[in-house]
Amino acid sequence: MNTRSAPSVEELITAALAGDRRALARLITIVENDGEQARAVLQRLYPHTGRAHIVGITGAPGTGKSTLVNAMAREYRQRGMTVGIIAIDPTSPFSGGALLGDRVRMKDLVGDPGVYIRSMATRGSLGGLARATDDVVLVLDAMGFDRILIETVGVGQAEVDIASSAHTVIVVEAPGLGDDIQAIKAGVLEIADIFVVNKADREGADRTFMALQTMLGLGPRTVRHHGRAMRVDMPEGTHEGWRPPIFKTVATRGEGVPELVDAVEQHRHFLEESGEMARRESERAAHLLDHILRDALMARLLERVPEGNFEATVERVAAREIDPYAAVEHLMHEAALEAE
Ligand SMILES: Nc1nc2c(ncn2[C@@H]2O[C@H](COP(=O)(O)OP(=O)(O)OP(=O)(O)O)[C@@H](O)[C@H]2O)c(=O)[nH]1
Ligand SMILES: [Mg+2]
Repeated sequence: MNTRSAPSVEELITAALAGDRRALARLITIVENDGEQARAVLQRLYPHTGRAHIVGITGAPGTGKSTLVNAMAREYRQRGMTVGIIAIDPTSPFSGGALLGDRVRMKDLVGDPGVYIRSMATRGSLGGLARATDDVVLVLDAMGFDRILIETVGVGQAEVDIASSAHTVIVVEAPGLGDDIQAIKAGVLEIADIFVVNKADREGADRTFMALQTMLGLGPRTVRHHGRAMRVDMPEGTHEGWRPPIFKTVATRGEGVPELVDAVEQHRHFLEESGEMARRESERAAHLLDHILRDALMARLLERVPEGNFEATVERVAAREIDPYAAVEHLMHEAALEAE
């Protein structure tokens, strides 16, 4: 990086805090690219984090997550709150062109100084993306955004990772993804604090809604109507007293969105009153530390192992000359991280 013409981290932070969007974008790019400067930014900002409420929105491709995020952001803006949005594109074959699409769907938020939207794509591993996401969340949190909405496509590990990054997890379903809610997997059910059946204007929404109720062990009798939005309480609380409600929304028209935002706020209060927030914050801290420590240890190891030895060891494992456990012992020994 050209350090002569580039503004310092301190200058960037000052400018970003004053509302300079280009400075904020540069800070986020620094953080995404990792490295020494990233560490400087995050160390400087960490003491100012911990105020934002972080909401993860996950679900199968095309269920309307971006549209819903857009509608939720508008609702929050009406309530006088600022919103940071992170849209994660795992570059899966399902979501080709999602970044462009997200921009189109969120265009009515562009130009609003109370909203910041950042799209992120996987370059390396999903693990790398998860860490980069947490780091970008820290930047937006430190910048004072009241609510941070993270959209992840529910494919693979990303959807489960979101549970350790967010305070409140919304799982989005939609009709027409097959007869059943096949898109919902066991791991996803467990991480949901709130369920949404989006595209409630579509044929089959009721069926999806009822399939979800059945899956959650609910009878249809407990359905209560709130205009077009329907809310259902779980009979016995999971998550130590919180009953994940199910909402119907039409994200394209904003229907059911105020009720959904109310539920997020209720969940936030629940987390705070019950002590669950402190537990989740510890979990988030453990998660952050775990990612950073792994990366640091790996970097240190690679620094210490003679050039080319790591790759050579990989080839020996592939050729079955040695097993991966012996390979790790060998590498640790070479890096003087462990006696052989
Ligand atoms: N009929 C109807 N269409 C909707 C609704 N919400 C979103 N859509 C449409 O569904 C399509 C997909 O919406 P997105 O918001 O891009 O969905 P997504 O879940 O973000 O998609 P990926 O990020 O690619 O997984 C778009 O054409 C939306 O206009 C809704 O409530 N009703
Ligand atoms: Mg999307």
